[in-house]
Amino acid sequence: RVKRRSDLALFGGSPAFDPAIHVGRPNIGDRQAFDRLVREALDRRWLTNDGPLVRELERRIGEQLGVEHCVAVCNGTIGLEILFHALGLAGEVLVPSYTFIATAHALLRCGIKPIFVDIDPATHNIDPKAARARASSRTSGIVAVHLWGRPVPVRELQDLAGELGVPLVFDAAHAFGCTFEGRSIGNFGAAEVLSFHATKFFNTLEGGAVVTNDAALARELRLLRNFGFSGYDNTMSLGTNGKMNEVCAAMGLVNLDALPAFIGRNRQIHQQYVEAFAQIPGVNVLRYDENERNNYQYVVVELDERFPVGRDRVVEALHAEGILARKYFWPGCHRMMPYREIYPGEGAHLPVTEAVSERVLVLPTGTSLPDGAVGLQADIFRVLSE
Ligand code: T4K
Repeated sequence: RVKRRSDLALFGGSPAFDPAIHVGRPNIGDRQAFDRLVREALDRRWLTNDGPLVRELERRIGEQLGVEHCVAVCNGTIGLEILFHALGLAGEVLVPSYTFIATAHALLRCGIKPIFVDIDPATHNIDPKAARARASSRTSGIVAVHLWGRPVPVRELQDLAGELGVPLVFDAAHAFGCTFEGRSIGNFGAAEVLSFHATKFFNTLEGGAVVTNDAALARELRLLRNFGFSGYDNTMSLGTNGKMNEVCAAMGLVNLDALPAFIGRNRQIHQQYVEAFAQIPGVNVLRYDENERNNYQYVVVELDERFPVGRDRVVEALHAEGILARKYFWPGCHRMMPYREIYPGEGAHLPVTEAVSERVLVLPTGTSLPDGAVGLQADIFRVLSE
């Protein structure tokens, strides 16, 4: 137990967690089933390039989300890049700055200027009014991010995209298994991009998918993830190597079977955090809309002025305890390289992003979190606040 300041590792106590607990510790399904699938793939000697396990995973994800086309890729970042390329985005694209850097990098790597849009302080998601204010005749698309798996205001953004006559796409890296108005994320806009990175609620080691109900777009994405090849010796477009391999697909198939268990555990832990932290003034655990389906993968804590210790000092104290909390997505893409150098002055448009990113921290969850971990963390916050 941590009861007084001298118990804190920062002040000489022993760390509360040894080994340390991590944000983004992978959820892993049935290992024997995984071993079997990998053995079979090795026996088949078909390891990548649209193999049978990848096809099966695509079919099952499409079915799960109720989306017609699922194009599996080697990671979410490449998924974003091939989608931007397929849609012919160019010039400027509206995108939040408060996101993982991959969202912005994928744009810039396609030669597109990200126009950073501020967020709603209550949800941390892109603010449609701010998006409207930053739109111009150079805007060729809108990339919205369902941050923390919580859906963005889809309707308002659809209206804006319609008025501008540009495609709306979603970085749904956090939102596998989540819904908007009861419908699975994956069904909105021109397409949505999922990440299946190890740290995601559902993982394929590394991986991702672009999901869409547009058959022509799906066809183009399939070409683009395989160098543009159509049959042997013939390329149709400027593709890349975005293919998912069979071992990753095996992990995906096994983890799909375990999704209800993953969600159940995440939900239970999230609820424990909400309850345990409710009594500590200034520590606010972001809530999920219980009318939607959520994956509860991010335990996001926002510190307000009632908490007497600054966010960075809190993170330092937590790391000393073996709680490897993260400051996602500080400081905002616009304050990271190369954006702060090539687009200086963006901060003037992004006061909410800058403020929120200074007070958020993300805590560990997932199937590997030891029992009692939440209560112990609450004790640490309580002692820190005294
Ligand atoms: N869009 C958004 C909104 C995203 O959040 C992401 C990825 C993308 C696009 C791009 O999708 P991908 O191309 O990655 O598929 C991590 C992940 O690498 C990244 O996928 C994720 N977002 C981001 C939010 O988190 P880092 O730089 O924080 O990773 P790292 O190495 O610090 O690991 C995070 C934590 O996970 C650590 O506490 C350690 C733990 N961990 C990690 C791995 C890989 C494990 O416990 N086991 C593991 O195997 O980016």
